[in-house]
Amino acid sequence: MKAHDGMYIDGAWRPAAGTGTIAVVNPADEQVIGHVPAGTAEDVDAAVRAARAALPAWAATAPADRAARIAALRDALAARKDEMAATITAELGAPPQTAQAIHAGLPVVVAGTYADLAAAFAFEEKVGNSTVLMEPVGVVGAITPWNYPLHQIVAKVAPALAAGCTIVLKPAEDTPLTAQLFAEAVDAAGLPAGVFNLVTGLGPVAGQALAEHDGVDMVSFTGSTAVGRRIGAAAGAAVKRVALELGGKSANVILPGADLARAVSVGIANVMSNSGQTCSAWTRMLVHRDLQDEAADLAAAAVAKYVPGDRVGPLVNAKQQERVRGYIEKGIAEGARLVAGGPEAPLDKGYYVSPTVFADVTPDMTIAREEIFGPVVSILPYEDEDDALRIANGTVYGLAGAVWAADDETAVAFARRMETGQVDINGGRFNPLAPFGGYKQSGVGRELGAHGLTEYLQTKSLQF
Ligand code: TXE
Repeated sequence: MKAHDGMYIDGAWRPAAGTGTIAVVNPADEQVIGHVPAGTAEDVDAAVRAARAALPAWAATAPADRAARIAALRDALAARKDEMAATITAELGAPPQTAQAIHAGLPVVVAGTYADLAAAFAFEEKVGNSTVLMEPVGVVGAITPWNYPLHQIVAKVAPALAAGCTIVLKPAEDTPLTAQLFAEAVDAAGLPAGVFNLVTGLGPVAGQALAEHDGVDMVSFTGSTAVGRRIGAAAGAAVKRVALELGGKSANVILPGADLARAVSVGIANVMSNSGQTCSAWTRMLVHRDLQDEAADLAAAAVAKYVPGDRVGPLVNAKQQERVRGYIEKGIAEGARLVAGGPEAPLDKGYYVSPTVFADVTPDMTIAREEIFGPVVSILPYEDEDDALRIANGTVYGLAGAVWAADDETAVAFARRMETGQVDINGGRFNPLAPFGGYKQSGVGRELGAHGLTEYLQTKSLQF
C-alpha cells in the first residue's frame, strides 16, 4: 500500500520532526502493509501554526467560494473511491463491497451536503434590532477513530471547512493510510495551504498534544468514552469548545404487533455491518418475553448468513479481538444463554470473531451495560411497554436506537420517551442531513447536516 513518510502541513508533504514510525497491519491476514510517521508535539505545533496562519483568509472567504472548494473536495474523493475502498479493506479489513458502498461512498455524499450547506446556510440573521453574525470558531483539532476511517474524517472536516475553520487532523493509528489519501484529495481540490493539515501518530502523544495545544480553539473528538472524558476535562479547563462523539449501547425495541421477522433480520444486519464496530449499533434487542424464543430462533438463522471472512470482516486489531472475545466469555459466565457463535476464533488467521447472539440477557449483565464493539447481539426480554422503556433508557449511553411497532404512530410515541439522539422508526432509512450525536455519556454536540455545521460556529451580535 502507498504510504507517505511525512506529514501534510501547510499545503505540502513535509518530513516528520522525529524518526519513529507506526506499522499498519492488515487485520485479515496480520501482515504489515506500510509504515507512517509517528508524530510528536513538534509536528503538532507546526501543523497548528500553519492552521492559525491560514485562518484569517479562509474565515474571510465568501461562503460561495468555500462551497466551491468543498465541492472540489467531494469530486476528488469520488475520483479516488476505488483506491479509498481498497485502502480501507487493507487497513480495517472491511469486505470490499462494504468498503465501496459505505466506507468510500458515504463520505462523498456527506461532503456534497456540506458543499450545498456552505452555499445555502444563513451566516447572518436579523433578530429584532440586532444582526447576528455566525463566525468560525477558529482552529479545529480533529481526532478520529478507525471504525469508519474516512467518514469520521469527512464528518468533521467538511462542516469545519464550510464554517470557515481551519483544521489539524490526528487520525487513528490503525487506519492512517486512509487519512493520507484524504490529504491527497484535499491537495487535489486546491484548498489554500494550511487550511487542512494532517499529523499521524499515537493518541497519547500526538493526539494529546493536539487536544491540549493553546493554538487550538476547538477539539472535535470521536472515540472511546474514557479518552473523550479526558479531552472534555482538558477543554473545560482551557475553556475551549469541544465536541465529543463517544460510545453507545443502543436498543432495538421490538413492540408486540411489529413484523418480528423483519425487525430481527434488520437488527442483526445492523450489528453485523462493519463487524459490530459501529458506535450506533443496535446491540441490545428488546423483545416481549412471550416472543423471545421465536426471536432467538430468527436471530440464530439470520447470523448464520454472516460468514467470517466473507460477509463479516475481522476486527481492527488483536486487542479489539481479545476484548470482544472476553465479553463473550463474560456473557456466558454471567448466565446469558448462547444462541449462536461463541468465544472461539472462527478462522486461524486474522482478528475474526464469530457472529454471536445471546438470549435471556438481563440489564445488569456486563454484556448489556458495556460497549462491546464486535459482532455480538444481546436479546433482553421485557414484560410490558413500560418495562421495555426502563430497559432501553437504563444505560449511561444514548446514541441511537430503533423502534418497531404495528404502525408508525405507536413507534413514534415510544421513541419520544427514549433518551437517545437518533431513532429509526419501523426500519427508517439513513439521512445524511439528520443530526447524529448522543444523549447522556454518548457525547456532546452533533454531526451531519446544518446541526453539524453550527458546532463549528460562534455568534457575534451587532445591535442597531
Ligand atoms: O479508542 P481511542 P480505541 C470505543 C469502542 C472501542 C473502544 C476502544 O468501544 O472498543 O472505544 O477503541 C486517539 N489524547 N470506540 O482504543 O483510544 C486515538 O489515537 C488524545 C468508539 O481505538 O479512544 C484515536 O485517534 N487522543 C468509537 C482516537 O483517539 C487520543 C470509535 C480514538 O481512540 C488519546 C472507536 C489521548 N490521550 C472506538 N488516546 C465511536 N464513538 O465511534 C487515544 N487517542
